[in-house]
Amino acid sequence: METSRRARGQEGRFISGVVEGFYGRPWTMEQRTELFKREQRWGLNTYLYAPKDDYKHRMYWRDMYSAAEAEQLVALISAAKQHDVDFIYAISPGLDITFSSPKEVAFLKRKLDQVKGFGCRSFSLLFDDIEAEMCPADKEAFSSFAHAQVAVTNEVYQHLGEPDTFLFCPTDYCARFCKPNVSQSSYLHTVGEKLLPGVDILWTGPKVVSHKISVESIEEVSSVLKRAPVIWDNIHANDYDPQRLFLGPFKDRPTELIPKLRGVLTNPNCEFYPNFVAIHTLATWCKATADEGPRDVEMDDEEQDPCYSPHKALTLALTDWLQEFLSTDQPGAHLKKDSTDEEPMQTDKGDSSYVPGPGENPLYTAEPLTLDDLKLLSDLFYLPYEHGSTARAMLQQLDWLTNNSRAATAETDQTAEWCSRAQQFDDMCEAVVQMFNRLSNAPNRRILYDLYNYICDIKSGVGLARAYVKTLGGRGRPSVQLLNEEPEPWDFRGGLSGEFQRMLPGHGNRDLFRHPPMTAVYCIRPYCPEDKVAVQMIFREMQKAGEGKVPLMTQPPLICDSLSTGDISPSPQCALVLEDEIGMCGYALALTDAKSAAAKIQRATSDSVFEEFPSLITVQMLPRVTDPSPAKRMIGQLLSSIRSTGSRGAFCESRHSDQRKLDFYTELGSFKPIKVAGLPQDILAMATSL
Ligand code: GDL
Repeated sequence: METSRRARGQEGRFISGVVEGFYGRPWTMEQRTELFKREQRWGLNTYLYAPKDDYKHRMYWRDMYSAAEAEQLVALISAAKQHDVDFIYAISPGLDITFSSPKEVAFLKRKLDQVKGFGCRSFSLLFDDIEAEMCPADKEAFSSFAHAQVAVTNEVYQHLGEPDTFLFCPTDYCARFCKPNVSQSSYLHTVGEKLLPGVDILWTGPKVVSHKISVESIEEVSSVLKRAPVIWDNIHANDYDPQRLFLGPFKDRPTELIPKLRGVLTNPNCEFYPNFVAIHTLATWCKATADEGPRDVEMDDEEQDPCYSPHKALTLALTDWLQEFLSTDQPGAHLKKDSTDEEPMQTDKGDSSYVPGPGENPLYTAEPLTLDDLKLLSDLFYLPYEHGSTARAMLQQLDWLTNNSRAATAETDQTAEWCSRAQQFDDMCEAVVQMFNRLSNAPNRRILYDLYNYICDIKSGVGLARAYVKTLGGRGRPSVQLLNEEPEPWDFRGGLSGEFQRMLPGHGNRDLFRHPPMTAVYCIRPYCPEDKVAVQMIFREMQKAGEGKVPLMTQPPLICDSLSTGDISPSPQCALVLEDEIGMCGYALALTDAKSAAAKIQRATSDSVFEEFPSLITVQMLPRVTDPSPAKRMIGQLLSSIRSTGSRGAFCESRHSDQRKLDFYTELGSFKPIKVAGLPQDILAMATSL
């Protein structure tokens, strides 16, 4: 088989480096030149030019480069050569090419000839992310899409004189896309059999963004493709989510893969400067040799790779990166500036000679950034399927704190363990804030500007969680940031896309609670009159379950009971029921005129309570609903309906003995115990301002 012939060291060197293959703003010429320097320094040898949103690479692939563009490309190709980096020019004609048209193929050749004239010697044809349906003319000429692509690719490859490096990206470029699977994919079989042996094939692994790439999976695809693939690795790509950035190490690709592959090219974050870690750790991986050093504490035993430790590779990368952060030296500053690459007004550190007098403000001084700061940064923005260890610790702590929080009344304070964990969580949040401060003062502004949106975002997220934990601990204003009367735009993050997400199951409305994935599917729908009996049944069942030594019949009723029994109807838009596959399993009801309900059960309550909290809310879930998110979602919706009626606040009641309910309202964070004169002894009232 071709696989072994083409493997590392036998024909050509192992292809290693970077593919600029993401959607969005392409890198500048200056950044690319900086990339070549880094690649050379770290021992990587290839750069694949494939920026999806570069007009003449994809959308207008037929268009020739202008004289000005040609000048830039000539300079870039020569810079790559100077740094011993193989510049591969890729073109993506798949959006609209007619494969069977000789004129179209001529356009393709003409364009690639032009780039060859710029000094480029390595080429690539990409057919990723295109419609797999052929036009009628192509259907007539070719027996399949694979045949069409292979015919054009072979012709172009030969036209260019069979370059040493020529890459082909199939439309089915990962196992997930192969129908019915890799070994039975007729598309891949055709590509493997018909593509000339000198053409190498790009492959992203089991998925577009592959969590792990196993040796077996590469053996399987290599046998179908009849050659060892070049991995186009999307592990650090972030073009699919504007809130994510990947600063974790190259990981979960065993080094045993190296002899089985033709190469690895990483398609990293859209932002150029934060790719330091992605590229540095890939370089470490490519150089992997058996290492007798201590084993990696971060990995499970079965995942230990004797030749490569992601943890150590990360530390090496971050140590080097720290130097770059601390240097004011703007890389490549002598090169011609790209018009999009704006210079900050001031790149040197202020050299003010002002000396504050007695009693005046001392000058602002910032501590220098540390390696620990960068480790924390990387932990917060780690990898697509994994948070870094500190991020995991923060999530676990928050999860524990929310699940183990008690009603924070004067009588029932949080436990000592809770308080100590809350303090630990607070310290971790503070470390994020300090890291943010030191980063914002780092001398190298270019890296900072690429990171800025992300670090601001995480700082806000952490701030929100921190305030929430304070609220649970009985400190801080009740959920000031969670349910604010006059929310600022940053209180509801994510824009319209976030809005859509929150409306779908599994994404709680401003849900700060992390829970194991839901195993049941729930439906929340508006209450209708026919639901009255089912609601009563749930109410009675829960009453029975909650009945302690004293029968409930002999105890004073809760005001909200009359809503559950149907004696009082909920206000319009203020009643929801929850269903699972068995049937109705919960409800949430609200009344905007609680005073009348209190009067009905002859509860003497001072008017001031109803002035501040005119609305009443109740929620009930059967014990089989173990996931608290649907109830939280229902409460969120009810509060927003109540708020839209102009109501100033809402309260709920619970019995002291009903710990489940107390915990639930407490965890919401928005409800706080209130003192109500004349409230029967075993009843607790909690309220929230709207
Ligand atoms: C893809 C695209 C790539 C994009 C990446 C991540 C390949 C071969 N093509 O499918 O351009 O950056 O996903 O979104 O990976």
